[in-house]
Amino acid sequence: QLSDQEWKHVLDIWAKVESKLPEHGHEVIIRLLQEHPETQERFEKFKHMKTADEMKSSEEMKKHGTNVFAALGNILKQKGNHAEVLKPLAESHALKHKIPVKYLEFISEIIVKVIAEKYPVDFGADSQAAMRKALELFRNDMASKYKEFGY
Ligand code: 89R
Repeated sequence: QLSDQEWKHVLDIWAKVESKLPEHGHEVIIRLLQEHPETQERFEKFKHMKTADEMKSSEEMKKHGTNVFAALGNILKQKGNHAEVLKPLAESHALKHKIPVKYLEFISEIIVKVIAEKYPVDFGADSQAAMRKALELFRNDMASKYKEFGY
């Protein structure tokens, strides 16, 4: 679990992310698919795309990035009491999309990297460490839900 101070770091930086949520979500998805091509195969709607430019100009990918970041923001704002909001996400990602926890590790690293690039001044070492911890808590709780769903 995170301390009050750590949650404050997480939510303060997330408030900045939210000022450009669709753009940042879009960028994280593109980097995930570029850096880990096996993740692209999981998307019926994106697996035909060949270049980063094609991904950048895709409004549908931007919309998906927005949805992913909106869901993540909603989870972070629960400050760890996220069982209720996590459940449907864990269910769809375990049983429908079949997304291994390893992929959640990939996206966590990219999220931290992208925020650090966009907000170098506001996302210092303490904030980065707090965000890593929050994302680790998210992954751990996804992993235990996955188990409950038999994935
Ligand atoms: C794949 C991580 C994550 C990862 C998919 C991945 C898309 C929120 C991967 C469609 C796929 C495939 C879909 C279906 C999908 O379905 O629950 O429309 N995700 C859908 O054909 C994450 C994370 C979050 C998150 C959502 C939401 C939806 C969705 C919301 C729509 C509703 C639903 C963690 C940051 C594999 C490439 C919050 C990753 F690799 F990163 F782990 N999703 N997704 N996802 Fe996914």
